[in-house]
Amino acid sequence: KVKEKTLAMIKPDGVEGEYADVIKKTILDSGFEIAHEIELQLNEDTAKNFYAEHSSKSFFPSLVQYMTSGKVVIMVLEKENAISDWRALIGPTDANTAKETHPTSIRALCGVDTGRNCVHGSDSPQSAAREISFFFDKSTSDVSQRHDEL
Ligand code: YYY
Ligand code: MG
Repeated sequence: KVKEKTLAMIKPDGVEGEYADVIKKTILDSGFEIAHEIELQLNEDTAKNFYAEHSSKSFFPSLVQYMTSGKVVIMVLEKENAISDWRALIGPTDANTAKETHPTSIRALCGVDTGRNCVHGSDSPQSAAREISFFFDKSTSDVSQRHDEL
């Protein structure tokens, strides 16, 4: 069985609320390996570029403001079926929905609403490939961050 990689991010309120350790424990307990991990402060250009697919949406300015409001923890998670399994583990985009329908999900644990939902996960193999190479250098296998360029 082939392992798959996905990009996970603990957003600023998750880091600020000190949820990083419990989220990482949940990740490991769910059978993922954390292949790479970096903590960094996104600047405005990086946040805009990362979420470029949403640039025309009305929530885009508040999304960028939120994503730059504090440090984030970015991880490459690895396991069989990592992309859809991580999406399932984080739960629905709206943390209020998550609390109602997916009470054991990570967004139910630490999210506040649709905007402040405390974690990110790639939604497809294409976005996982884009998002991993957005933050990590593919040419080396060690923790080779690109964040000095960001
Ligand atoms: O992939 P996911 O994070 O679950 O949701 P997306 O629809 O891709 O939106 C990305 C991001 O944008 C979401 O995590 C919060 C924010 N957002 C928002 O602030 N308001 C919305 N109505 C929808 C999304
Ligand atoms: Mg998305």
